[in-house]
Parts: sequence; C-alpha cells; structure tokens
Amino acid sequence: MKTSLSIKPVALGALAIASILAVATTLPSFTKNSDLAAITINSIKVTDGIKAPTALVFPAPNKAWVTEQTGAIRLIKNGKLTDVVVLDVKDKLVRVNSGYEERGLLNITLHPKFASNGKFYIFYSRPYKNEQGKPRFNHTDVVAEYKMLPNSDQADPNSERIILTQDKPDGNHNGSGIVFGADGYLYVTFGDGGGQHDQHGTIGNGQNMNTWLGKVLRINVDIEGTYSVPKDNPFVGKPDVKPEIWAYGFRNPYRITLDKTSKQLFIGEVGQDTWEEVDILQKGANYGWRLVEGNHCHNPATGCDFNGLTPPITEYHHSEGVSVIGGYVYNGKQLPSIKGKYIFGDWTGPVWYLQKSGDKWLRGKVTINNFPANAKITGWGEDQSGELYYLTNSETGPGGPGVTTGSLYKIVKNQ
Ligand SMILES: [Ca+2]
Repeated sequence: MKTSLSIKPVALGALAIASILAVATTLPSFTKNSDLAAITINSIKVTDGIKAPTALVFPAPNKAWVTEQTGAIRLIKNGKLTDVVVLDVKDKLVRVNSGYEERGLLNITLHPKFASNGKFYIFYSRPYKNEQGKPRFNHTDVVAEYKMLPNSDQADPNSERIILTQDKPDGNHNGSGIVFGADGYLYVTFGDGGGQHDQHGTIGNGQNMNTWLGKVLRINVDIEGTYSVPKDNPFVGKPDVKPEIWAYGFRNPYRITLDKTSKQLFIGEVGQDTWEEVDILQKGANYGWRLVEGNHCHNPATGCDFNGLTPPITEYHHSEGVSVIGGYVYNGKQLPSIKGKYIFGDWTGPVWYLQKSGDKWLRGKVTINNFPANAKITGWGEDQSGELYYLTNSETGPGGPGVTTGSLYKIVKNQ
C-alpha cells in the first residue's frame, strides 16, 4: 500500500513534476542528502508470497508475523512463510480496494510481556456505523487487543478487546502507528482526518486539541475495560483538550518505533506535496501541521510563526520521494557500522540513515543490495536480536484476489 498518505495515484505524476522543477528552478536548500557519506548494506529475501504487507513483529526468535492489508496475520517460521494464519480480521474491515488504498489492517505491536501474557494489538479500518444525527464518516479506525490461544500459533478470534475507535472523515491519513514505549504505555498515532491540506474545521485537526486526529496519544492498556489516561500526560485537566494527547500537529504519522537503547520514539511523518519528515517524540510538543510542512510555511503559505513548534530531525523534498516510511534505529549485532543509526525509507524506494552529530541529526543515502527493482517500501521490522527487515510491495495496493506482490527482506552483513 502506499502510505502517501496523500499521494494517491496522482502522486507519481506530482513526483515527476517536482523532479522537473528541481532542474528548472532554484528550490529551497533540500540537498541535505549529501550531509553524510553514502553507505551500502546487503539484504536477502526471506520470503515473497505476502499480500500487501503492512507491518512486521517477532513473537519469538524464530518466528515473524506479517500483517496483510486485507486482514490476515501470516506466520513466518524459521525463515519460511507458512500456511498458518495467526488471525484474520478481513470480516471486520472496510472493503479494501485492490488498487491504491490506505485503509485495512495497518499495523500490529506485541505487548511488552507478550511471552507470558500472549497479548498483542492491531490497528484496522472498519465500516463506519452510522448513528442518527451524526455526520457521515468514511470509516472508523480501531485499536484492538487480541490474545493467543494456549500453546498455539493462532490467536483466539473471540478474544478481541476494543481499546479505542476513531471515526475518520476521509479514507486517507490513518496514521496507524502503535507501539509500547519504554514506560510501558501504548502510543497511538492518528492522521489529520484525511483529504488534503487538513481542511478540517477552522484551524485544521492537527492544531485542534479537542480531537485525536493529527495527534500521538499515550494510554495505559494494562487495566480492565478499555484504557486509562496516565496522570502525567501533558494535557490532563486542561479544558477542551483530549487528555490522551501526548503530542500534536501531525499530518500522517504513519510509523512510530522505539529505539531500545535511547528509549526515544521516532516517527515518520508523511507530508503534503513538498516535504517529508522524521520526528523524535517529545512530551506536549507541537510538530506544526498544518501551519508548517517540514521546516516550511504551509498555512499561511508565507510569514508563518515557528515559535513553539518542534522541528523535524530531518526533512527531504519531494524530488527525493513522496511518502516517508519510518524505520528503526539499528540495535543489532551483525552490522556494527550502522549501530545507533536510524534507518528509514520512502514508499517509492529510496533509503537513508540518520546519524546524530552534536544536537543535530545528519542524513546519508543507503544503497541496499538486492532491493527489488521498482518495489514500494511498505514497512520495517526489528527482530528480537535487533536485526532489521523491510517489507516491499510491487504494486500500489493489495491487488486482486489471489495476487501476492509483497516480500520480506532481511538486512545482513556485507559479504
Ligand atoms: Ca512537522
């Protein structure tokens, strides 16, 4: 799937136009790609045969689960895709288009104590249940918990506990990031509601503190019922502010991951038409959308006020890509040369690393050997040893029935 999360099919056209402009005119200083030397790393294909893979987790050293956008969680055991379906929520989903599509089964994360409690969490898009007097929504996004059956590779399909739901005005910009922080709380990302330019209400959803849309939430799921709000969330007790909010001003924070060494949370935040960005999550911070896109005024188009806004740690222009796919800080052992570097990509295929230098993060290009030609990057994963993986799709969506265009690759030591 493409997470343009606003790039729709026209996005590639827009990309081409942006590239032409880059040659024809003087654009802002977006040539930060040359901050650091390019590096080359190796990869091997673990498996293909996956339908529109969206996310990847490792429940055991020799097991991986991949979520398919169309609803199944597939088991890969000892490096082989099996016939085991851990869980299939296709009957709960909206009708997922075979072409470009941002909805569906979008993410999965394991409870920090998964090994003992068998709990995991998924993010999916279900049909909106129209209630009288309420405006019509495109769909409803759901964060739900499931539990494994005892001594089984399958989840109990009847174990669903819905943690929270969010009605969505449009089909795009679902966010869908879910991850446990080092503090044991669940962080959930929601996009701005969709459409484009965050034209929701008078100030846009990103800056409207009375909605979860355009926010990162922080909640405690280790309670009976649904969830509770940690007392030290930054906006608890403030009038007309949702207390679940941990940070705000996002457009489509598609992926959020934990650096297990620094304990920081990294976010790939998909931009509108011009700038993609990566953020490090900070309590109570305003990441600027729709006022700004990356480090640039958006609405208003000029003369915007950057006071109080938290800038991204990196940005890149749409001459280099169209939808950032947030990755991981590498914490593995096989590639000491990339330890501590944040590896991430763009849906259209380019990959970069970020490396901290003083109080800045600098960016360099990554060439990945064996990267499949013309494939989209749809996600990243980290196994229990900290080794890194990426998911690809050769189409812009799930494809038709029986079509499997997705693959899983592992980053490995250079030969
Ligand atoms: Ca921002």
